[in-house]
Parts: sequence; structure tokens; C-alpha cells
Amino acid sequence: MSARGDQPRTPVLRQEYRPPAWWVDHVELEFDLDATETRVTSRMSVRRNPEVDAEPLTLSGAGLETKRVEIDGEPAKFDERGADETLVVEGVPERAEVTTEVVVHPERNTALEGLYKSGAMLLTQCEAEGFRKITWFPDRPDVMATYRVRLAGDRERFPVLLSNGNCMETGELDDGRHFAVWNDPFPKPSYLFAIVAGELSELADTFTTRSGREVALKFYSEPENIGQLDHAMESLKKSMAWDEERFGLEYDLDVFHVVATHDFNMGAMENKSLNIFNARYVLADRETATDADYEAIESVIAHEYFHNWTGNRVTCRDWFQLTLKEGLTVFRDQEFTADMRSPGVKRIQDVSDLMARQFPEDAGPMAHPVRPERYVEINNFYTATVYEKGAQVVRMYETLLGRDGFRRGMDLYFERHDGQAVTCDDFRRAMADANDADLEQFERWYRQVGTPTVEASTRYDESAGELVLELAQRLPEHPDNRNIGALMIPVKVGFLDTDNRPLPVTLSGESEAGPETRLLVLTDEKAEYRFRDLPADALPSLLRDYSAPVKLDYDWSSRDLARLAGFDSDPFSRWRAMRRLSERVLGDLIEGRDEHDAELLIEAWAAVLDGSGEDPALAAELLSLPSVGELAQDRDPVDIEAIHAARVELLGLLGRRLENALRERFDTLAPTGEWSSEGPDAARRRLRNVALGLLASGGCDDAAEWASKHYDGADNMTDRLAAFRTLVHHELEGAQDALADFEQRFADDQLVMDKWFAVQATRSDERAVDDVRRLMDHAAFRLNNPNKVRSLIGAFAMMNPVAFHRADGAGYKLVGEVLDKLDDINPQVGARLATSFNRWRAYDDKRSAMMKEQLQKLAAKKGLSPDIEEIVTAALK
Ligand code: 0A1
Ligand code: ZN
Repeated sequence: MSARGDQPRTPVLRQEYRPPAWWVDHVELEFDLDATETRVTSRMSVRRNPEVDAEPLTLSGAGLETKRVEIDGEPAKFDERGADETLVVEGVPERAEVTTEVVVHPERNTALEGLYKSGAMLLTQCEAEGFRKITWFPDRPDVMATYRVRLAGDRERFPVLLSNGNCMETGELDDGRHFAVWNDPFPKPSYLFAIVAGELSELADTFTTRSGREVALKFYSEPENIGQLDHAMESLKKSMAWDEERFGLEYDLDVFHVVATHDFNMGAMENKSLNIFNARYVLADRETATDADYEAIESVIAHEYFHNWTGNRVTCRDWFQLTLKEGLTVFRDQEFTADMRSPGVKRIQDVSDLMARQFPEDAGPMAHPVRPERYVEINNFYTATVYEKGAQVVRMYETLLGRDGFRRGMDLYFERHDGQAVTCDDFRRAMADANDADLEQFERWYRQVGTPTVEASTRYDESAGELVLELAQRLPEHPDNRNIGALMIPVKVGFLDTDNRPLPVTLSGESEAGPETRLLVLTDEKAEYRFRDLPADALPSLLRDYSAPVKLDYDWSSRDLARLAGFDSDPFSRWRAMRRLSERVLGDLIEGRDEHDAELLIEAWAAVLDGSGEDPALAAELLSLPSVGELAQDRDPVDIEAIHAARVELLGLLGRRLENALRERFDTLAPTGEWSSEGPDAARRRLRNVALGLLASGGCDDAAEWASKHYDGADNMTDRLAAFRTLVHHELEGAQDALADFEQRFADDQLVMDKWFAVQATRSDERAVDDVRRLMDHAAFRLNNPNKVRSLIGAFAMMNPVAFHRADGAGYKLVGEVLDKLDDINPQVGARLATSFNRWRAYDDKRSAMMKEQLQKLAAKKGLSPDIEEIVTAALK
């Protein structure tokens, strides 16, 4: 940890980027593997960068025990500066071979960054700045080198030895040790480096690329989970075929590895040809994984695979450009899932996820553009903004340029930049140049902070016989938004006639009837669009397909929302209309107004249920209410109890009033044939479980009996977990039995136990605080395992507002205590959890003061990690 007085750490600024003073063309690494003490020798072929002023060779390193530094085989003069974690090597000629030897301690590494231990396996995580915890190196993504890696270790403990690229040689050594040499011919930044050593079982398959090359696909897990790798393997093959088909991109090496680990800070990591995955995004079988897990695995496998081109072949110049690879790769994985499953439902899920996770970031103390301007700890910027909003920004290129135009832009991007470390501006230029388009103004999307608003209004111009749509845009108040100006905002619009049929959208002055969905591009603060041949009462459907990541302000009547929810041709627009209608009803209930439109909502839900046979997955999306957390987003002060009570009341009303239809759906959707994880089957289970939940919310007499039967009879995790959640969350008779049964049945399965923890942590009841405290002592819980922390503490703090905000502050205290410990164990995971206090100012005085106290306590902690410090400082500011 770097030394520090009372001064806050100085941030790194985007504008201060300077090219490196030294290049590294090639690295030879040797690992003498051992869990307590691993010796790492590095030989770097370095070359002075003639384009910048001469500077001594400066390498980054963190927590390394340096044994030796040499230049061309001779001992070198060097200066190790603990404070800024650098090693300055004096007297390096223009070109040289610089050797370092260090010792690191994998077993002690609980931060899971660098070289660490998971079970009996040793493995690495280098993104973003973990390579410096393994060896001295210019650890920045614009320094790209080829790597040759020799791994040596005990054969019994580490029978499998993997690194990037191709295996060149293996062999025996003395004392029961063996070695393997790996060579990666593609120059790569250090963050894509990886090794794995351990006792692992392998599932092998092959994929033949469209140019006829055979690629070996090898998946590794602990021996006991080898039977759970098939779905991930199938997903990889689908991803490989899809990327060839949609983007013309083929895999480039002879082998592709996937390794599953239970100890991982994030979802997965795209290390060149050696992808390392959090086990939860690899392992699946019918009994232990839900349909949602199956879909998530398919999408994360795709995401990491797609990074091979968008991230690895073309990488980021500096970490401010993170969205260059992440926004683009998320966009690609979203498109993949849309093609594999249902595009409409996928779009709804992505937008709903954006609104639930990214909107709060945009409105919070850490708000940043998709391309941040400054950071203290880069690990804090792997955010929904960089990833999810970044993907929406990429989607806008496609919306503006069309699918073919977007493809032309991608082709040019790879043609120009293959093998380079580049910027978001390079990407935008490729899009513009390939299409002869002017995308200068589009750059503002990379600089603006917060969620923009588009205000819309309509009127009918009798004299001209035209319907007039006015759009105006505005950015939220933020110092960084002052000099941005108007954004380029694609807005898709349509209109419905009084029978809810689509109308052609024709601009005034056009001679031919226009399309049913029209793309308008708002480039000014304000604009007016005139349409001809539309009746005065045409119902506008605005921002179809969520064509831009903005908040739309338009004053629909509740009746019109119900019409859109029932009949719009755009699934996203239907979902958003239903959302707005339910938000309106909930708003009235929260404020205690007697007059509300619940009847309209009930009617709209009845209509959805009635027609749900056609698309049960879409129906399931439509039949949902915003969460307490989402309802809290736009309120200040927040009254969690009132929000929760309103939700319970409305769900109860819906459950009771729709009881017959829900029962009928539950019956008609019962499985007919063999179980399959595919979309249509999953969709039936999904709606069926929504129906069960609503019946329980309605307090129906036999809900407990139904839920228990559903639990006992389940032949898959989707149904079992849904029934389990219903029993526990509604405290139905049988809940205690189910808790015990679930625990016993899955005691040996870490990933399923995560679900068991999460269900209890998210019960909307004040007593959940005590449950969580008790469960922290459970044998299956470990504070040093990120999945456990996320499923018990993270779920509690982020997804259980009722208990987290308990009036006596017990929830805050619990999370504060955990944070204090996590700060020493795993700052990255701790920093994410710390954001649960971000909105402390929006609560009543008592709660607000108690949340603030937790933040202040952390801020005052000696040796607080930069990760948590950055979050806490921003929150208190
Ligand atoms: N690049 C990975 C995400 C990732 C980021 C950081 C990590 O460790 C600090 C690990 C993984 C992805 O987008 O999948
Ligand atoms: Zn990624």
C-alpha cells in the first residue's frame, strides 16, 4: 500500500496521457511455483521510445520482494521507491535485456489480484493493474509485448500448467517436479497475461473455423465439477460461429482455454487464449443452475470470447478508454443473446438492468462519463456506466448508421488498428470514415456525465393538418457538463390509431408514406418535427427500442399507457408503458392518495395474462413491478417503509384480482415434455413462477400448499429456487422445512449455497438483519470468497432496502463492520459494497446521520485502501 499522509490521493487524469518512454518487445518469464513462495524471473527486451524525451526505465511493482536486477547480464544500479511502487533502473542503453527476479506469496494474496491461490490451484488476475503484483513491468496497456513463459512446479500438486498461447514443450525435472513452456505469438498488454497451475479435469472439444482451421477447445474445473461444463462448451461454439457470421471475425490461435475458479472478483477475464471464469459463469446442470444462470453463462462465455477481437487484437491505449473494449463487447454479447433467444425480451432486460444499476450511478457521487476523466483506483471504474451505458453508446452508432454501416465501421476499425492500443476517438473515426458520416458531435456522448433528459410534447396544427412533435434535450447539473452542448440523440418514434394499429410516419413535405417506426436525430437543444396524414388523436410511441440512453419526459394519460402496454408493436415500448403505469399507481399509494389507476393496471395485466400463451417470456417481463430500490431512485427524502407498503398492497391487489387467471396459467404452463434449458421452455417456467409468486402475494389460501408442492416436485433449479423463494419471502407454511431441505440437499455445492444465502438475505423484513448476522457464521460462508460476500452481504445491502435501512441502524452497522474487515481482505470487493451508502443524504435525519457515521468511520480508518477511500470520499463530499 502506498504511503500517505492525511492528503487524499491525487487522481490520474485522462488529459495527462503520455506515451511510454520505453517499449518492451518481448518478455521471457519463469515461474518457480509454490503456494507460499513463488519465484518469478523476467527477461524483458526493452527499447527506448525515440518519440519522447529520454527518461530512465521506470517499472511498476507492488508487494514484490526484489532479489536481483540486471542489464544485459550485469548487476544494475536501481532505486526501488516503495512510496510510488516503482523501480527506476539507471543506465539502460537504447536497447537492452533487463532481468529481474522477485519472490511473491500467492497464499497470502486475499485481494485476488496478481498471483493467488484458489482451492489447491494457483492462478492470476492481471486486469487492470495486477501484473505489477507478479513482476516489475511497465504495467500499462499501451506497452505490448510477446510472451514466452516457463512454468515449473510439483507434478502432484500442479499436474496442469497453463499460460497464454501455444504449448511448446513439457518435461520432467528433479524432485517430482515438471515444467511446461508456453509461447504467445500475439503482442499483448500485460493485463492479458495469465497462468493457471493445479489439479484440474478437462473437457475437450474442437471448433473448425470457416476458413477450415481446427481449434482445440479445453475447459477445466475441479474434478468433481467436470460434468457441469457442457453448456459452457456449447455456448462457446455458438459464440465462435456467431462472430464469424455477424462480424466476419475468426479465432486466431490453435487452442482456447477456459478455467473455472470459485475465487474471483468479477465475472470472468479474457486473458489471451486462457480465459479465467468465476465458476458461476461456467458450471451448470439442470439440478443446480437456473434458466437465468444458463442464459448468463451463454452470455459471459460469449463476452469473453468476443474480447479476443474487441479488447485483445485491438486493445485500449490507457484505462480511460476502458469502454472502447467493454462497451463494444457488451454490445456484441447483447446482440448475440438477442439472436440466440428473443430480441424483444433481451432488449427489455438490458434496459431494465441499465435503469436499475446504471441510473443510480449517474445520479450518485461517483457519476462519470462512459470515458472517465479521472480516477484514483481504476478498479472502481469497472462500472455499469462504462459497461452498460457504454454498450448503449455503441448501439447508437448502429442505430444511426444501420446494421451494414456499423459493420463497415467495424471492418475499417480492425483494418486500421489490428495489433494496436487505441482510443474511443479512433473507434468513432472508423465509424465515421467507413460511412462518410460526420460524427464529430457524437463525441459528446463520451464526455457528458449523468442521464440526459429528452422532453417531448405533441400538438395538432389544425391549419396545416399536421401533427407536431417537439423534442428538447437537457443534461443534468454537473460541473463537467458545462461545455458539452447538445448531444446527437437518435429518437425512434411511431404512432397508433384509435384501434391501436400502427400508422405510417410521414414527415411534412414527403410524398410517399413513411415507415411505421421513424428515426429522428435530435442534434439541437430543441427541434420540431411535423408529420402529415396523422389524425389529431394519434397516440405517440416515443423512443422505441430505447434508441438512446436518456430519460424521456412525455405526459401520457394512464389510459394511453395501458394502450401502449397492450398494443404497441415495439416490445420495449410496451414494457416501459406498463412500468410507467405501475409507477404512477405506486406513487399514488406511497403518497397516500385514495384516487389511483390501479383498476387500469389490473385490466392491463389481465389482458397480458390472457394473451400470454404467445410469448410467455415477454408476458413475464410485463407482469413485474419496479423494485423498492428503483422506486427509491427518484425520491428525496426516501421513505422505504411507505414504498415497501405500497408495493405489498399493489401486489396483493393484483394477486387477488387476477387469481383465477393466474391459477389457470400456472396449470396450462405445466411442463409437457423433456426438460430443456432452451428459450421456449425457460419462458414457460418463468411465467409460471411469476404466477406462483403473485398468488402468494395475493394471500391465496392454498399458496403455501402450491409452493411446497412445486418445491418438492421440482426436477430443475429454476422451479425449485422459485418455489423456495416464494416460501421463504412470504413466510408461508413449509418455509422452515424448505430452508432445511435446501441446505442439506446442496451443502456440498458452493454455487447453490450462494442462492440459499441470497434468498434469506433478500427477505423484505427487518429480521433479515439478524438472519444475515447468523448466516455469517455458517460453515459455508467465507468473508474471503467474493461470491459469498456478494450473495449474503451484497444482496442484503443492495437488494434488501427494507432490512438494510432498518430504523435502528442495525443494517448499516452490519455492513460497516463487514467493510472494515473487507478493506483488509479484498478492497475491490469492499469498494463495491461501500457504494451502498452513496445516497445517505436522501434519507430521514436519523438514518442519514447513521449512514454518514459508517462512512466517516471508514474514512478515518488507518491504512484504508485506495479503492474504498475513493468511494467513501466521494460520498462524503
Ligand atoms: N475484463 C473483464 C472484467 C474484469 C475486470 C477486472 C477484473 O479484475 C479486477 C476481472 C475481470 C470482462 O469484461 O469480462
Ligand atoms: Zn469485458
